[in-house]
Amino acid sequence: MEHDNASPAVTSHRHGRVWVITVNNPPVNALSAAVRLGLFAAIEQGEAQPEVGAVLIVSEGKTFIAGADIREFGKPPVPPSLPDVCNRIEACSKPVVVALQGAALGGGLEVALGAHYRLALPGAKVGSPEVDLGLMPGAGGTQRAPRLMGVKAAAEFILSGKPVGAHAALEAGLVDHVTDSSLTALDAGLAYANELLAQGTPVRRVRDIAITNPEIALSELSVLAQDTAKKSPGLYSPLKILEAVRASVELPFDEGLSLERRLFMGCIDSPQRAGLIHAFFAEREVSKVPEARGAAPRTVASLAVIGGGTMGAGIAVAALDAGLPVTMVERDADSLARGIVNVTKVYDGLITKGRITEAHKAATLARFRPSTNFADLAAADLVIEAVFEDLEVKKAVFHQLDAVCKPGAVLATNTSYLDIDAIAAATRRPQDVIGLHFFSPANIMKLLEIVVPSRVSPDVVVTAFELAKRMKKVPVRAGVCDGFIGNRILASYKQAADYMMEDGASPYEIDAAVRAFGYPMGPCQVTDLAGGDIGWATRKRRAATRDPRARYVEIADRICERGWFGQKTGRGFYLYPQGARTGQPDPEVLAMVDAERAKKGITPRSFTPEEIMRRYMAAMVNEGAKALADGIALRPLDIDVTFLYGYGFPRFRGGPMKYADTVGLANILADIRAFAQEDPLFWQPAPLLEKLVAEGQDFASLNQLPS
Ligand code: 3H9
Repeated sequence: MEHDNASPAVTSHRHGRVWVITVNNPPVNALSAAVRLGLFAAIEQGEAQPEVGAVLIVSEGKTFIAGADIREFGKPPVPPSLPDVCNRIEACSKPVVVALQGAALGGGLEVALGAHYRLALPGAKVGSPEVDLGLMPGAGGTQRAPRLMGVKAAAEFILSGKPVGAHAALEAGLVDHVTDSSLTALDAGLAYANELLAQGTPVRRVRDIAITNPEIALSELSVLAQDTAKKSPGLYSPLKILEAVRASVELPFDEGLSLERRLFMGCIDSPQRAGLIHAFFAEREVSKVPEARGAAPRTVASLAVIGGGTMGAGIAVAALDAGLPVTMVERDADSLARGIVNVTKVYDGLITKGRITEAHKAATLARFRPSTNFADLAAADLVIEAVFEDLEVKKAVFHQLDAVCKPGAVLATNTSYLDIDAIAAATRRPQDVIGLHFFSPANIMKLLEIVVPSRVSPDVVVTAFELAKRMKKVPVRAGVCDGFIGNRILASYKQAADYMMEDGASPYEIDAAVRAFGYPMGPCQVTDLAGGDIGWATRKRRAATRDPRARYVEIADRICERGWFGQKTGRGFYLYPQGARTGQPDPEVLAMVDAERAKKGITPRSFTPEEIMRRYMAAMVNEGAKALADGIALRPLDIDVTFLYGYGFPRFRGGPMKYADTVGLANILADIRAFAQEDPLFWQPAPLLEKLVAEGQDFASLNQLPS
């Protein structure tokens, strides 16, 4: 065996007649400059050796290659480029085989498509997830995949961003062979390469494969383009993907590659790419919290939920789905029966949709123990309270928990506003008490605010993060304040929206502007969906402590006073005739808004969608900066992730704080100062924002993330 190190990230050696190139760039074998250089050199070396009959590319670790090194985007490019590497692999005069284990994603799949023969281990996954990063395949993927899969299938595959398993990849034509043995990628690849050599199989380049049915393909692409424009309005890269795939039909291969490169560079330069890659890193970074240094999680082998309402049941389902045994405790038999129905109807819905079987439901519910006896909480490792949102009620529950739960059990509250320090003080074990703020529906929504009161022990915080991972949630660490990160900031920008409504923007104009910004729904639609009574109850609770100098808009109260709580009552800000889920503007609501304006002597003025969003976002960012300065959010990225996963903030903008950096903090501050002329109490600039602007810094400087 002859060894030759091309570079530390890529090594190569000859094994009989096969030149084995191994990529080793932990953690995910991303295609850094060193890997690209190493691959390029290793192919040349293998090709030059007369003893070598074929080349095999494999990787160390559980991932084949996760794609381009995302950390390099936005930095000056270092040659060779990935397209050059893939073209060099394809140009090799000796057959090149890849053996795929784990994920071959993005550029990793493109390396495989540059090779002549593709073998996959049964656990391999191939995909082009570039679209999720605001990108498109940029190393031949849009030209080679259509030649292997067919044009329409390739376009759909790349637009979806979803990886497929080895067998689906085989069926789609992306790989040639799936091993059915338990061989390693190296051994399976060697066997395959030697078999090809024994049969004298020649090189086979994807670029030489003709596109089938080009006429039909072009008309299918036109339909897809219309669909895509409708399904992902405002997104930059999906239409570029279609343009590049179209080139695979219309242009010679090399011209198609050049166009793909140009379109790819356009995506790289787009703010959407920056926003989506920020989101990618931010959602991984959120779990890096101070408590994780040094503390080990407590064991959670069983979980209990107190309360079987929408929230409690959703949490129970999330925990059951994570494989945990779950006890649900309710105060009486009727409430418990409702809780059981709330849990079982989730699984029944999944059966109706064909997502799970009766047997799956039965196996899951075998781990579900409903009870009306508090003593049944004694064995639980972690208890989540999801009862009525009232401090005294919650304190009483925690007092009881203290009496029945075993020592070391984690005691969590799902409160969305209340003072968790006060709740913890109702027990003799405040070190075990933490906030786990789920978002409704708790079995679906990804966000979990992990609210850290002052006396909690670090291992309880780490346990909460571990539980979030098991439940496939995105956890964000938050400090204790009214509303934590999300609802605190929400209160502020909803107030800005209320002021605009009273000053002249209709609820429908506000919603339309917010949707045009990229949200799936506007704030009034969200209120109607969640139930107007929820916010109304909070407003009534807070009435006594509201700053008497602060402007208060009563429009939503007037709507609630009529019993119009949104979709569930058929009427809210919108009309929902006969149970419709999409609302229609309601002239009566507009009349009520007018009446409120008249009552306060306000002459309505018009707002452009741009002004609506400037005010909405300025309020969000200003309150975000205050939450940061108060230590409620650890970093700007924690606010971004909260809004991406809990509040429908458009992902391509990266989150509110990333958006603020994109617009420029000085511009946001200038807006706030201008708005403060009308209402200096509400529009008080956050001192942190002023400081960053004075220092010429941005929020990213507080994140320490790759840009
Ligand atoms: C592309 O390929 C463009 C080309 O078409 C054209 C070019 C010309 N780069 O997710 P994990 C880091 S675009 C750099 O926790 P898992 C990640 O940040 C790319 N770093 O592991 C984390 O770092 P840390 C298309 C990357 O096992 C660590 O690796 N490819 C990259 O749960 C572990 O990651 C994609 O979009 C990268 N490409 O999941 C695939 N990927 O430890 C993106 C990951 O400091 N990656 N890191 O927090 C993934 O989907 C998952 O990472 C993967 C592993 C499924 C591979």
